[in-house]
Amino acid sequence: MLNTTMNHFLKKILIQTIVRQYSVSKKNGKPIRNHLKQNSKFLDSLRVHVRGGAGGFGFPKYGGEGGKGGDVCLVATEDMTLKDFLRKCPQKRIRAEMGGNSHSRCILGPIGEDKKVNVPVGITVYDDQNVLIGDLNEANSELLVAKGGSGGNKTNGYCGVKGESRSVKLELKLIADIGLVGFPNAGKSTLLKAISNAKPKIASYPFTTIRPNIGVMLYDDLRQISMADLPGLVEGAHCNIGMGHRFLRHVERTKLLVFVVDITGFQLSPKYKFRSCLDTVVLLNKELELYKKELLDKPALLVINKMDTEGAKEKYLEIKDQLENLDDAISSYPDEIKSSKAIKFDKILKISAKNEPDDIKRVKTVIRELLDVNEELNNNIENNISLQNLKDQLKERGPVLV
Ligand SMILES: Nc1nc2c(ncn2[C@@H]2O[C@H](COP(=O)(O)OP(=O)(O)OP(=O)(O)O)[C@@H](O)[C@H]2O)c(=O)[nH]1
Ligand SMILES: [Mg+2]
Repeated sequence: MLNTTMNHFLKKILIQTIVRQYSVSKKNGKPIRNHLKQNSKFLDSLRVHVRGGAGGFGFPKYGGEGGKGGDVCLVATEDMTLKDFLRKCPQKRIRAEMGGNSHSRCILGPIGEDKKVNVPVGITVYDDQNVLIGDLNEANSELLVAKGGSGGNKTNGYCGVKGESRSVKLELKLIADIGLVGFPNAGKSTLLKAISNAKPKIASYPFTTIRPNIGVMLYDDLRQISMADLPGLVEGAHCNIGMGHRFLRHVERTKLLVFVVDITGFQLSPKYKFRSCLDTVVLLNKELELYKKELLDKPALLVINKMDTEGAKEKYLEIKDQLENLDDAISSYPDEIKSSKAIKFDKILKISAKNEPDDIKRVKTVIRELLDVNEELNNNIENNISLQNLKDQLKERGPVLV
């Protein structure tokens, strides 16, 4: 009897909770779509609390010093995700060991052990005030996030100092050579699937891709180039419309941006304005500028997709000149769309990602050429800087002609 009453009571609570959750999501608009719920599977930001160990007590009678508390360090580790981190550290609290106290038999207190925690490569760490603490871009690199307190000694009255204690934000920025940027439905995932080993979901509705995917392109000489596909950007992404700017951080570290646009244009829904292919390029330019204007200086390739559709060639001919002189084209747009600077595309390619394997080969070759040219340019710049440094040093140390 008691059992059935309990069961009935529990069932009632469960139903009430579900109804409440549903009405909350209804209040904020439509109920959450199932495929969007999957988004929670992708974790790219996490806040954790870190505390260095406290210093050990000193021993005033003999002038003994307490041991220093351990530091908390993050260590970049390959093949790891933030989810793995969370599995190992579900409390999201990291503490280093305290320093040992000073005794008559051990006058110098032992040093507290540092706590080294593995995090994925590509993490950027910020403090409470969103001030950058550091980046972990290379495997095995380390970052100190909370210092241990110094041991008790004469200067602090032989009381060990507390370790640094703060909350830090770990933000994962994927590390890929290339980032795909474009409106939803433009064919980014189709291109990624055709050009690399990735198997992204492809469908004819916007926002098919809801979390970043990385694919690796393999060349005949075994060179590998990685490409990241991001959820589509829409106008107003800076106001958090669509998937917002949240995912743009993942292209910050890429060496080349590949813009994929649909020659037939884009319309999110009948409620929204239709945007032509040129409009989408101008709007992408604006969204990138609003996110971080430095992104506009990155090497860029413009891929005009769906050239197999009806009237595509004519549409392209209409906008060809404007695409090649994007600065002028942008200046004719209204202020809210206009950006102060235009992207300089290194190359513009017309393709059909879905139906033309030869186009895919061409994209692959051009990507490689652009990466190589840019690498050489960067090397030359670095060499020139080091040559200039050498000359400056020689000037300082060399004999002075009178
Ligand atoms: N005709 C034609 N259709 C294409 C081409 N490339 C992609 N499509 C179609 O366009 C639709 C969208 O393709 P996706 O690759 O999912 O587009 P996406 O840019 O990844 O879209 P989101 O993930 O929503 O941002 C699918 O129905 C594709 O089959 C193409 O070259 N020609
Ligand atoms: Mg996609």
